[in-house]
Amino acid sequence: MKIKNAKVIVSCPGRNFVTLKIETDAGVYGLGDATLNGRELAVASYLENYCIPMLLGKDPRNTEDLWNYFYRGVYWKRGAVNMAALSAIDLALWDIKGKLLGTPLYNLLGGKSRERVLVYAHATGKDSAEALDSVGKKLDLGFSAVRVQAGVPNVPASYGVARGEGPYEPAAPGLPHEESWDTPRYLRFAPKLFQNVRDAYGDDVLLLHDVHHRCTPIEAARLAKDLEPYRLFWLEDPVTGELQEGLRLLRRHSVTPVAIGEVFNSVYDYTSLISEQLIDFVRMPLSHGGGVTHLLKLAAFAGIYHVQMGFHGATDLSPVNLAASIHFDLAVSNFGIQEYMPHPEVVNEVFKVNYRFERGTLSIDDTPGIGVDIDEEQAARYPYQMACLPVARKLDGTLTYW
Ligand code: GCO
Ligand code: MG
Repeated sequence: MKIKNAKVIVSCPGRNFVTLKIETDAGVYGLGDATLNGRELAVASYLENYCIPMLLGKDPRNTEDLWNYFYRGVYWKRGAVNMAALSAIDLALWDIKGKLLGTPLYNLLGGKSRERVLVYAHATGKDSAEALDSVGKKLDLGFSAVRVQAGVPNVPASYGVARGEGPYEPAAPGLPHEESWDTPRYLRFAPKLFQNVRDAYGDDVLLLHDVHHRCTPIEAARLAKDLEPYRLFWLEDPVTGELQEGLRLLRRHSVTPVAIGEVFNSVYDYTSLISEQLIDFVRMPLSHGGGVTHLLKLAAFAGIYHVQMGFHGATDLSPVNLAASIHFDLAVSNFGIQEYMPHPEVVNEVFKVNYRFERGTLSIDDTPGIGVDIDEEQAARYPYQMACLPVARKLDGTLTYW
């Protein structure tokens, strides 16, 4: 069996998605998500100019060998663009494998460890009162786990706050826009926010919060300690992922569980964090972290240290990635939680999805492979539009981590 053709489909139904379609001479094709928010065309070009010519003629069933071909076989390994492309290849090949064997992906990963996948919603508001209101709305929709973000007083355009009426979507058309940041104000505000949420909604709701790489290690330690009374399910990216030693300092001061790694792309980003037990949840998604082949190994390694999986699932990860994540989450024993930001309705014109939200959980049907399809005619109706993530400046103008 051979790969006879592959193509990259770039489409913008409300936001940009890059989808890899690999076709075989057995009449079966597979889809992979290659979307890298704000750098979409870099991955598309890498796939088109380098990876696709190397894939043609190869046996699509050899997922392990092909993974290594595009990892060990690439001298310039790792990196977001390289690994997003490899992830898409790997996902498409596992999709093909499932279709060839006539079985859903989760069966190839060990079958079901659970029937449904616990997900968390995003609650957001421009201030504490609006955020509280938003938490209530998510609970009314049936969610039992909610990430809470709110505008920090006197910090215009903070992270995680929706610009208009709709859900939070940080990328905006054109070149990067600028947001502002002030850690001292944030550190004073965040514990009060969670005190208000607990007072309003009680102890049962699972609460999460994303620091989005904004704190220094000692600031992160202060925050994690101050949030302890509110028993967060997790505190995400308290320090920037590139400074892994920062987590040691945080751990010395707090037992608030930590999730990290939505910007990681290799098991080597995680080795010390996991083996030193500095984190509790892995965030690296299938579509950026090397696909099913790589994440299966990382999940097994994490499981040994009682670290759980908590995949990134923002709207910039396509329905192909979300569906693959649900299969993975159903199968691995050390699953923790899945992020779920429903895509706007227009996305379903392009992607035909096979998952369903019900009572705070997602389930998926038994369509072979990943089970998501793409309508290429519809995709062509939504051409690429350049959009970028913001950059952030401190109140004195210094550029900081967004
Ligand atoms: C999250 C994330 C997102 C990212 C976005 C970047 O936890 O969902 O932090 O909000 O910022 O996915 O592309
Ligand atoms: Mg995050």
